[in-house]
Amino acid sequence: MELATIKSQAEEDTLTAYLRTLSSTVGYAAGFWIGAINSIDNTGFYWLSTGEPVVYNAFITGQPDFLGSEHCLSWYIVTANTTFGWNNYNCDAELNYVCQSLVRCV
Ligand SMILES: [Ca+2]
Repeated sequence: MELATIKSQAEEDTLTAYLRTLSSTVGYAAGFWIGAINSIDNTGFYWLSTGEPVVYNAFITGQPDFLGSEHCLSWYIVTANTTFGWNNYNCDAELNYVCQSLVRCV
């Protein structure tokens, strides 16, 4: 199990629809970790699962802002019906998380 990778608007829309159904105790005003970190020189984000650069993104206005040690990617939520989007955030913060389900064919 690993943190989620979101590579398209369709994936973003599906996950957003699900997260909007959760109660406010699950993560509003805090957010969820998703699986990317930024480079040391703050020039780009990379998916942890593959090392690929993050191409599609859904950063909210003003993000990423690279304040202090905000090197990890979170899905920021204000309320169920308002702002949803990505934010770079302090990797030490305790947030909920979204995992990627891995389907393997044999
Ligand atoms: Ca930020």
